[in-house]
Amino acid sequence: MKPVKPNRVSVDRESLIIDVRRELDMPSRRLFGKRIVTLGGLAMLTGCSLSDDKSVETFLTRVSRLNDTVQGWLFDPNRLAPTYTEAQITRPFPFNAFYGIDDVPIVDGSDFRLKVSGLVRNTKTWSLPELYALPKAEQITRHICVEGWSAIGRWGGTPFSEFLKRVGADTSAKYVGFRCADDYYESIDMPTALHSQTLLTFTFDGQQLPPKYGYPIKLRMPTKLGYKNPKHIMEIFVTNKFPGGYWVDQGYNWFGGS
Ligand SMILES: Nc1nc2c(c(=O)[nH]1)N[C@H]1C(S)=C(S)[C@@H](COP(=O)(O)O)O[C@H]1N2
Ligand SMILES: [Mo]
Repeated sequence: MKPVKPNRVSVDRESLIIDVRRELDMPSRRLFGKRIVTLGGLAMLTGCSLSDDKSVETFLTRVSRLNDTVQGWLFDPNRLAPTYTEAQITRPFPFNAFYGIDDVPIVDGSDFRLKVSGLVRNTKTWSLPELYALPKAEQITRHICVEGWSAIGRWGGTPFSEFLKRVGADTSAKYVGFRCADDYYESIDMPTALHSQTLLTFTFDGQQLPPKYGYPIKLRMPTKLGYKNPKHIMEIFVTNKFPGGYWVDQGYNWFGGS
């Protein structure tokens, strides 16, 4: 880990440690549900003995890759995530949520108003045309899901820092939180919110963001894992009180001891 500078960076580090814990918790949650899994239980569920070198290795490589990602990207909010070419876009791009695709929320864009609250100067709501009129930015980046897949996609919108500026956000605050149409919620540290690759997005692959990818708004951060990128954003708030997130608040552990 890099030496920690005072103030902002140490706050960020605190949030990132929460991310790492989350990252380690996620696979257990998805693979094993609410069960507390021991090494023995894990061997049973994966259908192979953990004395089988190959299965252990595959398993551990995945964990350590996850850790590399964390160290390489997540611990440095100023570093740029890699970008890709149009030809590298993953088609079809995967859908993922805490529910199946048939339950994707359908948000009516015509009377949609994005709410803004907390430590901001201006709490006026935003219609979609108002958001679409903000300065444009686009990225082709890799989305990494802790469930073991990654995919390259192209998102368009506006730099989130630009939006925060327009609402008069207190950028010395610690967190930005998000409430979504599907009961998902998430929060990020301010340095990541201000990162140049953090975009408030309204399009996917040049088209209006389809419902499955988060219509009307998705926050896209290539410096963060998939679950940190909220879709269907209804409200954005700035706060110093740790807002948590849908997954981080479930509190499941990976190994429950043997
Ligand atoms: N509102 C909302 N946002 C969400 C989720 C969700 O269930 N609801 N799932 C997260 C996870 S775990 C992933 S991997 C990505 C999936 O985004 P995609 O459907 O565009 O691939 O959305 C993230 N944001
Ligand atoms: Mo994910």
